[in-house]
Amino acid sequence: EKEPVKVLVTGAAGMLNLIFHLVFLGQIGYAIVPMIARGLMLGPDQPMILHLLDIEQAGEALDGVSMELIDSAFPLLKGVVHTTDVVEACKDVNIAIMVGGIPRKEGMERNTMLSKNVSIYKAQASALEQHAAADCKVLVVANPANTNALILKEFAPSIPVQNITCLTRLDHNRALSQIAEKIPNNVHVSDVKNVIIWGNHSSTQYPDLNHATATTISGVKPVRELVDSHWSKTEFITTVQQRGAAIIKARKASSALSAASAACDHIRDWVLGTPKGTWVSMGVYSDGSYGIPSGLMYSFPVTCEKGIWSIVQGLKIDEFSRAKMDATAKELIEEKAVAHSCLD
Ligand code: NAX
Repeated sequence: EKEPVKVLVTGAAGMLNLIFHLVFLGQIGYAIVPMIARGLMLGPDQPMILHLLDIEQAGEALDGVSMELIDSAFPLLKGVVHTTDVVEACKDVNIAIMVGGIPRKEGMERNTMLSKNVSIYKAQASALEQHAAADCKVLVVANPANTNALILKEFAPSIPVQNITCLTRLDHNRALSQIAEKIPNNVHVSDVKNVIIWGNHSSTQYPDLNHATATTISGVKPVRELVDSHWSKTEFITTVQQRGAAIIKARKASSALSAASAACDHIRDWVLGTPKGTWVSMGVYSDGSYGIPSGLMYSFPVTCEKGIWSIVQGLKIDEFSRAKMDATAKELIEEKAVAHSCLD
């Protein structure tokens, strides 16, 4: 049997929802832990020990989650460490899923939300740097995801930059499913691949279907030939960009099970590799590819092999895409400046 992998999940209790008496409604942490324990993230033969972290006020709720995990008798789950101490939580972890944060409430300025979260990520960067396993892979889910990941990178200089990423896989999966819904004749979401989410996990993200393909009854076709080009430049983009808001409106709570599922997809592909001929979107540290300034955490198309991601190179970028890719980069540059100004 393989050695257990230690997986940290921050924000695992769901404190804020408890305050609003919506117990465990809309919780990414609560949704993701059973997925991980069932082997959906690391594969059916990989045992794990879960480390759950939340803030002190959520300590009791965290006890409850831990009890439920024990009660589920998951064969792969070899232990649960639940704590409100960040040092204990980070100890020797191989994978860190950073969901913990302060969400933006109605009426809260985006910059207020940003400043509260970047200080959390500055503190947690040091804990991870000092206590996590040397090979720890980090996925930041909490918003502003790209900028939180950038701050984590800057305040944990000894963690290799390869090992710090942020989640845009939910947007990627939303783009795949919008395309599958649009193509007639029963094209299933699993028949569509190679969409791209460029840039920030925010409403300026650019969902791009120019390089996507779909397997249809008459073979593999470029998605561009199967959908109306007006739709791909308008409604497709706005639907994906605004899907999170649509979920909040319908569910009165933000995306949780789809976000948890996307985070599992992200880690699984990163660790176990992307299927041949398929790429996925991940927020990673820009190396200047596609003219995106380095020093930003930007979502790119990537392939993964043996635990290493690489940005897909050589895709042709038209003028329409260029403008959208630059606009979302510009927003990230602005967020970075705001983050730095509130940490000074
Ligand atoms: P909740 O507010 O339900 O849960 C957040 C949890 O984090 C709470 O339990 C809270 O007590 C905890 N927390 C706060 N400060 C902490 C700290 N310093 N250390 C550890 N835990 C801390 O939010 P939820 O719906 O689960 O969403 C979590 C985050 O994911 C939010 O920032 C949200 O905006 C973000 N999202 C990101 C997505 C993405 O695709 N990247 C999509 C879904 C989601 O919107």
